[in-house]
Amino acid sequence: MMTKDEFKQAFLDELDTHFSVAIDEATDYELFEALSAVVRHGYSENWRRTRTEDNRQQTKQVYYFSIEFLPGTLLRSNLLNLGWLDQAREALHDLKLDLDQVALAEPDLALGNGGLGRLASCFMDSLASEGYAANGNGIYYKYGLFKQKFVDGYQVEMPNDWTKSDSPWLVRRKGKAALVHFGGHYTMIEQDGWLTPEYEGDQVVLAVPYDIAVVGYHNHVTNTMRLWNAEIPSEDEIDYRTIQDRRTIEDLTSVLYPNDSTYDGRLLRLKQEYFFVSAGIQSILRYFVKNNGTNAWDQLPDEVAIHINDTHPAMCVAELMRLLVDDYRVDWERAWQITQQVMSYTNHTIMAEALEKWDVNMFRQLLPRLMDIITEIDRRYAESLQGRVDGQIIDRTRIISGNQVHMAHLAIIGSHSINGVAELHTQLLETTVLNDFYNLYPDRFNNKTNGITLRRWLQLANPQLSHLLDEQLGSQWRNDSAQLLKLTKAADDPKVLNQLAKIKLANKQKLAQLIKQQTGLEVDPQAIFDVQVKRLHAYKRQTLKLLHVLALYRDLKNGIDHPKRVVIFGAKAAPSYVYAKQVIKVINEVAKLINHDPAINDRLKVVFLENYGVTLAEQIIPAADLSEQISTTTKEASGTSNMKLMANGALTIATMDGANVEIAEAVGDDNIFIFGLNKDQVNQAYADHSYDPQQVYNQSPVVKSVVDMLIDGTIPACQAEGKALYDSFVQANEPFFVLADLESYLQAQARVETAWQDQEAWAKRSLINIAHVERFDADHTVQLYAQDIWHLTPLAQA
Ligand code: T68
Repeated sequence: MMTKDEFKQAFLDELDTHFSVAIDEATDYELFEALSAVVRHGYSENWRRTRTEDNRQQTKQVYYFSIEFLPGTLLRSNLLNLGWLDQAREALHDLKLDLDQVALAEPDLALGNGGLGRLASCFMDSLASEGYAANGNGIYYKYGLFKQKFVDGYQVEMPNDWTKSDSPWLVRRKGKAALVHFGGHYTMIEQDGWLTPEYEGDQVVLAVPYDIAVVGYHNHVTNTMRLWNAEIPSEDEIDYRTIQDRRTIEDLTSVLYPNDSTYDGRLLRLKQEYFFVSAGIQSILRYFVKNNGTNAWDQLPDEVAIHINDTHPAMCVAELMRLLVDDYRVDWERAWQITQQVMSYTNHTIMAEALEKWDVNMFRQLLPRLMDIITEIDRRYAESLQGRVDGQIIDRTRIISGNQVHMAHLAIIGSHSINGVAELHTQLLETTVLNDFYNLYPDRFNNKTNGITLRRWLQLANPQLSHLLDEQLGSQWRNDSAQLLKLTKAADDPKVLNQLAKIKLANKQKLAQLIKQQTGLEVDPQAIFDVQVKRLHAYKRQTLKLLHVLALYRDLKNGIDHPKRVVIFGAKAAPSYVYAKQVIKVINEVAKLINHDPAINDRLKVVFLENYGVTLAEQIIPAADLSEQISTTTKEASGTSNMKLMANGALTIATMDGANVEIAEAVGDDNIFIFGLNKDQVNQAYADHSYDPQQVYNQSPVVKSVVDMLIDGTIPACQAEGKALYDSFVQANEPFFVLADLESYLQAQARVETAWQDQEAWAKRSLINIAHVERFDADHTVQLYAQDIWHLTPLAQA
């Protein structure tokens, strides 16, 4: 424990040692660095001890392989988890500093695109907090996810050169580096009766780990997230004399691919995947051999679980086989048994465009030995099923077919567990895209509905709500989210409801200030704050929200009144995703039109905040009244912003997609606004091509009048983009059912307006949502992974 005064002294000492400055001379970043130094002292012993304890107790550890992590900022979450947040706040206050202000100097660690990377980071926090020995394994990208700016309403991407400011959280561990080989040729030669590959002409890259401590909540456990950086091996410096040569290596981990939910078949991406997989597995085996020698491979599954987060690290299967067979001379059958017991895989999408497939020739050129290993896995797989199942099933499920390597098939065939991320998603995997595999291996399939860390999304982002919860429930909910359910007892207590409404209003006032600062726009905190924050994607249907905005605008112009509303968007589009960028442009032009139309008189405002990321999410989400979760049913695997918004008391308007289904089940029909086609209707329409958007457009005057606004000159300065959106909605077989769901969506929004009229009833619904978010606590989710998939027991806690 640390007292306020001790904290103050430690902080002043660090400021002096590092920068020799007094407080009033220090820059914000220097203040942040001094604070982070205090925090590092706070966890360094635990960090060392956790590592050595894992070792001594021979506790089984999980290695979570993910090509993306999105931790956001770490200063305040580390303080919270160390149990020092209040002391730090008070100590700084005494020094006339505001902790939240100083914390803003820390840049987001944005090494991910969206939900998948953020989930990985929530899991890292929860795993440490639940006391599991867990390790993240990812890539040290020099450039994180681009920074978004709007110029003339268009998205412009700026580089995110985060390594420039030397993050205080990273520890470079050159001594733990590994060598990764690419290209060249190999021949098998016999050595002591064992066939071993001899390589020639390959390129060798040095993988150097940068470690980040992952501090558990009040439990002395500190795990590691390891990010690998590509460097030139010093003994090869001589071979890399030209700038071009050096670049080929440094480029490897230079940029994060900015696509979300699509697959990018470029060679550099394949290189990145193998790079962090190979370095990670080598380091796991090195540690295992150090502790157990080279004869105890059957124990590997008792000590190590490797998790494949989406298909990007699917090569873990083949790389572990390669190392066991080639380097450690384990028999193929035994190595395969070990591999399957060690590996598990999470699928995050059913969308065909996201399923990774690599061209065999490209693969072979880059990774000749691995390609042969995969070919052998594939051959044995087919052989094992021959004569037992229909040949067509074998053909459809093989790893190599059509001259492509199917990464999901590799992950599934090599793992003992395959899970989806929400009940509906898992069910769709089992009955559609992975149905053949499900029939072959029903026992391997299971569901693990996503969760979020309530520490970041309540305690850090919404301290006032957290205090209200303390008052009502005692502080136990901070350790045990099941306590939140007890909040329902206060559902009819007008005092509590009133407090809840006041907290929401205060959060909305704060956000209104930020909006004013960033956009110059004044918004009324009394209005409905209607929020859609997530990546921009056709299936997420920011377009449907846009059409609702147009409908409101048309009504207001025609003298039909609606409650005041502020519509808030936050979304990045992949730089090469033309349609998504057109949507951004149109939303920005619509915003400009409405926000400056005196006839609207502030009844409706549209705000598109730039550069949505973890930090902005922490500012927007606590202020939301309405959470937009309006994806085409079947397309959103789970969603996690839906959970964060729910935790902060927003009511959800949603299709029955992803985890929305479970949110609806948890809160009950009265506390959520559901609309749109259900999964059977959507699947039916895909199957029989029965959806005819032209017909909907022609037959529904409501739909027509709103959609026409995109092309009738109502919205200036985006004719081409407006037309592109219009065309997308009416095209034959339009895959996202925008017009099909529009009327039903508008009706649901009318129900929202009616509900909004009774503010006390709204607050009650809000309270019920908060109470039931316990179901989506990542602490609980990781416990299920640990029990059912990884078979971990928590470290004995100090
Ligand atoms: C998301 N996937 C799902 N992908 O869309 C979302 N993809 O429903 C789910 O809640 C979340 O995963 C967590 O399970 C993604 O975020 C990506 O970001 C991505 C990145 C690279 C390549 C493909």
